[in-house]
Amino acid sequence: MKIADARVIVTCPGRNFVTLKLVTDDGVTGVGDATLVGREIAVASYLTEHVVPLLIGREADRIEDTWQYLYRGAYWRRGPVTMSAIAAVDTALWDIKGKVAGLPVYQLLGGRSRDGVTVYGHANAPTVDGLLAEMAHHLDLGYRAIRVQCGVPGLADTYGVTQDGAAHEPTGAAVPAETVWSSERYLTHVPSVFAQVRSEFGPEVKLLHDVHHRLTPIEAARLGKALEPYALTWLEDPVPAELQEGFRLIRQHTTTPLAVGEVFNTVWDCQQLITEQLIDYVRATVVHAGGITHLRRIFDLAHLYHVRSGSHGTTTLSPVCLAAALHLDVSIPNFGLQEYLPHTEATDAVFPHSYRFADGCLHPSEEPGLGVDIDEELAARHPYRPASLPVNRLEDCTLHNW
Ligand code: KDG
Ligand code: MG
Repeated sequence: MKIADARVIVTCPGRNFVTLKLVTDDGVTGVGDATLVGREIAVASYLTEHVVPLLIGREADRIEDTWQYLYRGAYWRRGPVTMSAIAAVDTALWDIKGKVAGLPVYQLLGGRSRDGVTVYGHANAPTVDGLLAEMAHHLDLGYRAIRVQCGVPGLADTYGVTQDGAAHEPTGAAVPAETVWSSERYLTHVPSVFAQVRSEFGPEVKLLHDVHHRLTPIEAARLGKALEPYALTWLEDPVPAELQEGFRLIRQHTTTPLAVGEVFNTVWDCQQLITEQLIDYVRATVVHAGGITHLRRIFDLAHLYHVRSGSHGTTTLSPVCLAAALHLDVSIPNFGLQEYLPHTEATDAVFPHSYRFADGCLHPSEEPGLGVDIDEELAARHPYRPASLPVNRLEDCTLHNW
């Protein structure tokens, strides 16, 4: 069974998604997500120009060999563009293998380790009162784990916060919007937010918070310490992680669990964080970390060091990525949590799928393969629109991390 066709599909049903569809000479199809938000066309052209010509005629059942061929064979390794492209190929090949075997992909990964995949949703609001209402709403919907983000007095915009509580995934014009940040204002405000959330909703609900790479290690250590009374499940991306040993300093000062990794592309990006037990959750996901094959390698390393998975799962990733992530989530021994923001109806229509949400959990498809597809005709009716993530400046205009 050889790969006979490979199509790169860019579509924008509200936001941009890049999808690879492989077709075998027997007519079996497989899909993979290749979306890198704000840099979609870079991955699409890497696939079209450099990967697709290598795929035609290759054996579709050789997943590991194809992964190594694309990774080692390029000479230039790693990076989000390369790894998202490899991820798309890998995911599509797992989809094909599942369809050929007549089994959902999680069965090929060893079968279920749990009944469902516990997910966390996002509660956010500019004010604490609004946030408490959003928390109540999410609990009503059945979520048992909730990411909490609140406006900061004195800042017009804060990461993760919208006026109406909608999911915060801002991609606006081609030229990025600019936001203004103050770590001092933020650090003063956040502990009081969690005090009010815990006092209103009690100890059971799992609470998470995303710092979005904005602090220094010593600032993050101070925040982690201040949040200890509120028993967070995790504090996410407290600092940028290029300097992996930066987490050592945070770790020395606080027992608040740490999560990191949504921007990681390979196991080498988190090798030190994992082997030195500097983190508790690794947030890499299928599309940006080389597909099911490589992400499983990351999670296997993490398992040896008491680190659990906590995959990124916002609406910037397509339903193809989420479908694939669920097959891994349900099968690995060291699953922690899965992020979940429901896609819009327009996106769901382009990507028909059969995973489902119930009682705070997502359940992977039972169909052979991944249980997700792309409606190519509908996708063609939503042409690509250039859009960027914001950039962020300090109050004195210095460029900071968004
Ligand atoms: O596109 C980038 C977003 O998906 C990212 O900012 C979301 O940090 C994020 C999260 O934890 O969901
Ligand atoms: Mg995050």
